[in-house]
Amino acid sequence: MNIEDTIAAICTGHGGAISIIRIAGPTALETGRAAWQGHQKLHRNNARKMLFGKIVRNNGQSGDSALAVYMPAPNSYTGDDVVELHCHGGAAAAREALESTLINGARQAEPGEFTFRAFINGKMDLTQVEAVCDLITAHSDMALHLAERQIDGVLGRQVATLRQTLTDILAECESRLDFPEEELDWTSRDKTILLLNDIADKVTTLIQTGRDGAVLRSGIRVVLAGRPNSGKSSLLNLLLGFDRAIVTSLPGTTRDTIEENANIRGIPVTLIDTAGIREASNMIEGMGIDRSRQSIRQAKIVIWLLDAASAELSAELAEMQTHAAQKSNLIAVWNKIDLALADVSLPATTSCPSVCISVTENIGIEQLLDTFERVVWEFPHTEEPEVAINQRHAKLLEETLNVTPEAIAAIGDSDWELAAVPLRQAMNTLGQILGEQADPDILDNIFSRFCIGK
Ligand SMILES: Nc1nc2c(ncn2[C@@H]2O[C@H](COP(=O)(O)OP(=O)(O)OP(=O)(O)O)[C@@H](O)[C@H]2O)c(=O)[nH]1
Ligand SMILES: [Mg+2]
Repeated sequence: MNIEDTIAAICTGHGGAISIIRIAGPTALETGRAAWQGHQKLHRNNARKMLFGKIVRNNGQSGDSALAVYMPAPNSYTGDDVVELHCHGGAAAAREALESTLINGARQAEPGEFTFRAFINGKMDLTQVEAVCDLITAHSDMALHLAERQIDGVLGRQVATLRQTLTDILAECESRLDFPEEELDWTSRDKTILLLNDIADKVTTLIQTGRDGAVLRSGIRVVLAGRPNSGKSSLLNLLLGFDRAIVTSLPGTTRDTIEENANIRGIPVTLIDTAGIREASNMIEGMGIDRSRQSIRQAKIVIWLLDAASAELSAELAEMQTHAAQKSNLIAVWNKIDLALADVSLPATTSCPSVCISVTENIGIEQLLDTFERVVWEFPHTEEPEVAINQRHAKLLEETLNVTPEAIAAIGDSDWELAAVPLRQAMNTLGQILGEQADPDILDNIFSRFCIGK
């Protein structure tokens, strides 16, 4: 992407009351002045102030009323000179304003081009760029907060600090090589090894956050399964907060799988209600039950509903064992506890957590959600994760971790030349997380996920 010219795009989605056209680049001010006119001229003296005026149409006549604001470089999103035009919503008004910028010196921006410029201009490192994408696609408040922290540079700063320590250690190794005879004020070998071990620990801790990152970025598939009439669709509706699935007292009500996205305790989930599993009474039910089995196989978490009011409690459990015992993330839920006999003792589950609830009486739902949260997070979260890496970071952090023992061993042997090689490698991989010497293919991959106007 050329970063020398001036680009423009509609930055807002369809259907809003206002459309924003952003112009960025060295001649943004000239383009803005030609495409918009008000009582006050866009000028450095009124920078970052909203001015009222009108869009100038292609034929030179006044068009739609619009606000304009000038943000001089480097204090703008991209780090370039930026002008934004805020006109009425609706495709036609925005299109006319954009066209006016395009005939007055701007080029239509490509997807992600504003953020690309912000990256090239040093306004953001690559972790912050990735977080912009995470923020747009966030499906839960926790995912959103994680993206916001990453945009603020929380992850980038941690990586940059580790990289700086490695840079300092490498500089010392090189200095020892260059001045072997001189007694300079070097850090002791033991201290250097401690520093490297500390880096390895911190890298390991970061790698462990990858699981949280995967959950929050991609969400998890949670299937509601069990025998017919156990209350799967009732629970789906309760968790969603609206009547999505048909509920009746007839066993075999749900035939096809029903998928809905939801947000449970800040965790983005896809809930899947399924046909109750039993000996099918006809072909259509049989096909539905096949889909239930497939959903169980594909789901990350299976919530298996058992009927606490059943006359054959052990048979209920045995059914679960048959169909879902191989799942590592299984939660057994005894539903209809309101109908269970007062002195009933429910058979214990040994291989998975179990909870007693009543969907209709709203009993035990909080305990179910507590259990769900414990199953989702490997480590219990008392608060939201501060950082959580993605797959790209994980690969580079693993590479960093792999070379640290080599550096530690070489420093232990006072072989400074040998130590310099893995140290440089580790610095390089951490640098790539931040986007330094980033492979063009990696950048393409990241920016291809952006939309036009971002
Ligand atoms: N008393 C009582 N009834 C419940 C409870 N949960 C669900 N029901 C009732 O049980 C019946 C079946 O509920 P559904 O949610 O349709 O059950 P399902 O598992 O989806 O059934 P299928 O779709 O046929 O597999 C309905 O009449 C519900 O109102 C509960 O906790 N207590
Ligand atoms: Mg159902």
